[in-house]
Amino acid sequence: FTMKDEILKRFLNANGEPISGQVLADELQVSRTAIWKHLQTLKQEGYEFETVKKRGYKLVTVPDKVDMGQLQQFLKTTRYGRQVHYFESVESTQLVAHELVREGAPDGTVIIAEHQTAGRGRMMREWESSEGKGIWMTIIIRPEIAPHQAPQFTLVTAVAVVNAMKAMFKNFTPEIKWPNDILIKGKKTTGILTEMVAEADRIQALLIGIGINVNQQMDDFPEALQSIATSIAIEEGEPIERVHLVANVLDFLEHYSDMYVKNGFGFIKTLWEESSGTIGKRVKATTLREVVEGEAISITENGVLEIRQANGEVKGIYSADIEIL
Ligand code: BTX
Repeated sequence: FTMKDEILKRFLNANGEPISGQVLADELQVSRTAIWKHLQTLKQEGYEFETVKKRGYKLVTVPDKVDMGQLQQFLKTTRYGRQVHYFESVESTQLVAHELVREGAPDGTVIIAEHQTAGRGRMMREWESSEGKGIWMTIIIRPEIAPHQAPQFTLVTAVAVVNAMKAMFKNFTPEIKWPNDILIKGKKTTGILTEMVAEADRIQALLIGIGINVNQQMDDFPEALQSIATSIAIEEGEPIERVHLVANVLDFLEHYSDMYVKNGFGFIKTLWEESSGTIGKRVKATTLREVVEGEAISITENGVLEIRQANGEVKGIYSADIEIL
């Protein structure tokens, strides 16, 4: 915590009541000038204060930013999100994460940006990351697992995001589409991109990219996406404070990752199936080599999607684009 964060925390906790500059100075054991300077910095970040005669300052406006001071207060994690690299704008948080992995960034390091100029999806597809409207973040984690287990982490992440959403929002039910999308009423609200830095038998780091559409209205999306994308605000019917959702996602993710490393994939599979919008549906899977059509019947312990084709044959799909028919 910096002094500035500490001051902010007190204003946030005051719920709009004024706080005296003198009291703050005394409690934090700094001069009133120091307090004033920190308030100036907060103003530059978009916080607005009002002076209340004889009673001090009152916080009246909180900027629409994923605020790091607030994040630290909301988090219940021990590692995830405890080191955050925050940017107004980057090409892609994945690229920053790769650099930080090389520099030895610790488990749970988060990179978060208000805007990405070259956000990406799988297979170098573009990921639309409009300014200030979504959660564009990458979490660097360093679990003790073998490289072949990495794809399971995409499913661990999907379960964490979907359950964080269910804990917070009541007006819609998010569903996971295998392997890496979260849909609301069939439209994409979240994409997950898992990348890995590994040696032959050991993972150095997983870079889990999560893109969540939060406060877009339909016309914020480019036309090409309007029929396939949606945001939480559209579905919930009100604007969302992004920092709460970031904190919740990180809480769930740390909890599930630790359980996964300790107890294996079994319980993740159960949670995944509970929120799946894929199992039991007729699907068409396009892999690099072929197109498989049939009923999605289950995921295996390895996170492989099993499809029963018309001739009864069951095929395991490791990686593909899925269309729900
Ligand atoms: P994906 O390859 O499954 O999905 C990409 C496809 O989704 C695009 O081709 C497009 O059709 C559609 N799409 C693009 N942008 C959006 C959007 N905002 N909402 C809905 N649909 C969209 C999914 O890849 C993985 C995305 C990960 C994004 C995160 S953001 C933080 C991190 N940094 C980064 O560059 N990527 C990850």
